[in-house]
Amino acid sequence: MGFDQTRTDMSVKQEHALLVGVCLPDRPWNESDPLGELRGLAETAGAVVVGELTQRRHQIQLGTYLGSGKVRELAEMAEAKEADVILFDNELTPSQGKTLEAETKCKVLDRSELILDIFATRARTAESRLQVELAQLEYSLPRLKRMWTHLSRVKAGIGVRGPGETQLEEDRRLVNHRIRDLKDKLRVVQGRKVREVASRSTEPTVSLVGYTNAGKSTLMNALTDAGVLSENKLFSTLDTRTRQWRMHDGRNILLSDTVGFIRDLPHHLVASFKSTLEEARQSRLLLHVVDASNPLAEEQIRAVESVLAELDCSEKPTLLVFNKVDQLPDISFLQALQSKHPYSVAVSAFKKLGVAELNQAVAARLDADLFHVHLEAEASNGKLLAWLKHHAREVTEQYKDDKVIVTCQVDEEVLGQAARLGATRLHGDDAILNMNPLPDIGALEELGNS
Ligand SMILES: Nc1nc2c(ncn2[C@@H]2O[C@H](COP(=O)(O)OP(=O)(O)OP(=O)(O)O)[C@@H](O)[C@H]2O)c(=O)[nH]1
Ligand SMILES: [Mg+2]
Repeated sequence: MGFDQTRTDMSVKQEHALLVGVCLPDRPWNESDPLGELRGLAETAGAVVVGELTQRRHQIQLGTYLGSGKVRELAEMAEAKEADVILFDNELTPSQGKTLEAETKCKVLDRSELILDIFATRARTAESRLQVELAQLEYSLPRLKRMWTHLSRVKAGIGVRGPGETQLEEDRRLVNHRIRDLKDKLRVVQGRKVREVASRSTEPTVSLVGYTNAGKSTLMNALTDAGVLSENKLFSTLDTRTRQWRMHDGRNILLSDTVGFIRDLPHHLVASFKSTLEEARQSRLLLHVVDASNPLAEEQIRAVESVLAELDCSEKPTLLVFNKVDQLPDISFLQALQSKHPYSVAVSAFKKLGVAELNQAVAARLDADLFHVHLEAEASNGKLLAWLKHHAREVTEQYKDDKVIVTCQVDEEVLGQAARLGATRLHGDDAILNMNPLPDIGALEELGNS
């Protein structure tokens, strides 16, 4: 794992972390390295892993998650290895966290808290900072155990705190106040973002989505000259970047790189990242990038799909892109994925393999979304006609009295814009009645043959 210059806490003592994972019947579990992902998260957060502990269980122990013997083992391990923090791969309830802290005398964080921490240290733009703070506060509201001293600046002046109120009630009120404040601010940012994305030029947008570390940013760099940061760390990208992608057939589209997803992404975080993902929500096509060399690729595909569903994107046209085919441990990995997902493309973003095939597949998917339409307008509407010639495909015009009927292929955006410029779409019989039918090449050939 490379040195990350964006982190500023190099002078701070790195925390020693113990990793714990419980294998339950319904959890994805990578036999060869069950805590690999958690280790990646811990290292991304700047910790040094000093020990690991796993347990296989049919169901969790309600109070402590782990069985009592394992809890003792964990406490001894924490003491022997001088651990500062215990990181749980599983989601803990507030009371499980508290009990485990008491039993091990060590700070305990679960996966969601760890992910939130990473997002907090990596958020760069004002918008992502607001989003992360909101997600952290919502997550910790039911877990309030400490004083929220940093919130004192948002206290609404003298008189907030009534006599006899407990510190906890006070904390809760401050947190709720700050949550409302952040939501207001985000609403303004999000409104602006939706309008901005929607009003953008009619070039179709294609968004890269996928599991963290799948290679989205590397692919973005391979297809455009974006020069975005890509590295072997989880959550390298937190903000959406959009660049022009000039495809092999000459057309220009906008390509967006987005934040990566992860299994069990904290729900609050998904909700609060909606505006960062606005680009993906409004794009014509999603390129779902998968690390095909990862043994858990199939689970990762499902995790991404479930986040997409939370973002109301499950209906979006999606093309699966199997990446990292240069480092497959075995070609049968890819074959198994491809036989399950036949409409996919295999690439290596790193070695720039499969780029031509990807171009073709994207072009085909974008074209498949084109409508064949008949539009009617005033013959004098030169602005509309000039605009259509530029933005629609296969444009033909037929003039009739003071009207013109344009036959062309358009996508939804172009259709919307044409309507705003004064075109009316003719449907069914209208379209046929108003048209002098164009010669049908196929039919003519058949006639010629008979
Ligand atoms: N061998 C190999 N490595 C790759 C390939 N594509 C990406 N990588 C490596 O995988 C790591 C992650 O790549 P990124 O492009 O940062 O991944 P990402 O999906 O943008 O990750 P996040 O922004 O963290 O969600 C980097 O170390 C890349 O060099 C590939 O085709 N082959
Ligand atoms: Mg990235």
